[in-house]
Amino acid sequence: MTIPPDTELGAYLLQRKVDPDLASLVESIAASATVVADHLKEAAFQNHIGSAGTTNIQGEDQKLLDVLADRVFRETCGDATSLAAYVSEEAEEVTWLKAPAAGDLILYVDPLDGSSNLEVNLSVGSIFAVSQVQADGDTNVLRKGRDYLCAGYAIYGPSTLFVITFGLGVVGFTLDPSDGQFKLTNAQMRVPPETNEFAVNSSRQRFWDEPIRRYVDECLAGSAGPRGQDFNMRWTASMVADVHRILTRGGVFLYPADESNRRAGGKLRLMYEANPMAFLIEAAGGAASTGTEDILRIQPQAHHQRVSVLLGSSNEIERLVQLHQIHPSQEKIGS
Ligand code: AHM
Ligand code: MG
Repeated sequence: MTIPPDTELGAYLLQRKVDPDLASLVESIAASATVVADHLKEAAFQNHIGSAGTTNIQGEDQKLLDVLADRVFRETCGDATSLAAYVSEEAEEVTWLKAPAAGDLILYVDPLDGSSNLEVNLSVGSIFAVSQVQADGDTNVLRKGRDYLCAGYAIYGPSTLFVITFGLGVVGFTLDPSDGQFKLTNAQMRVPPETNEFAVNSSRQRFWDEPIRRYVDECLAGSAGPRGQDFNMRWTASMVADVHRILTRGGVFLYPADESNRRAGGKLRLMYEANPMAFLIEAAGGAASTGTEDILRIQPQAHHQRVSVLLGSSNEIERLVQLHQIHPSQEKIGS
């Protein structure tokens, strides 16, 4: 089905025949993103840039805007009648909005990812995913990424975009400042299998396991090395911006578990970062792995669990998985 450019998000959801309860929640998520985008624009005038003086469950410093964005999503999406549970990176506990019934929705959110970029006015984003309550009274929110109904993100950059997948194909909507509507601008976001661009925080090199070290060494060796081509490197320290680039022109994103973060499982969170992004990347033709396991197949053990994340162009992920088979890490990554 071809949906014309500039179609508004609500009309798109209708034309795609998305279940009305899910569509209504998706519209609430998009509305939350619009409010967060406004808060970001006004933050300097409202004294909202900087630390909230609190730490989240992960022991990380919370920015004022982290706290504000969490409140916006919680309140705006809390009105969606089908939403049973709100699971946020910023909150220790799951918020139950009603007694769960089979078919009710569960929302996972990282309300403001990459918030260390706020002070320097670089792109940040909100990441989300939705799954479903399996049976009346079932309070288990630990669903595999494979079971998601949809996932996506809002990116707050030169323009605000809302990118979403329901499992097949990824589409992007741009916020039109003239009427406050998200309009279809990226009808088919694809991750090409080949790339010559990688993203990794290479200041962590001394902690890396052999497979990651080998992979990056091969990329850096360029056309004179085993890969026979030159590679480019980009790292924004804002996962949404890095994934958006990969969904636009390909590439790979690596935040592996390493010697210094392995005890925690890695750096990025399975439920709020790894799974939603893996779901998007796979829906766009790419791949996502911990190095030893498909991210979307991991059975979560806790909602704040962290994991090793390698995602992007499928040929590169295949190479990384091969390297993990050749040089198995001493400890199982991502579990
Ligand atoms: P956050 O949820 O605390 O913002 O952390 C997640 C962010 C990602 O957006 C980004 O890829 C990564 O942390 C950057 O980490 P580093 O500062 O180690 O490069
Ligand atoms: Mg985050």
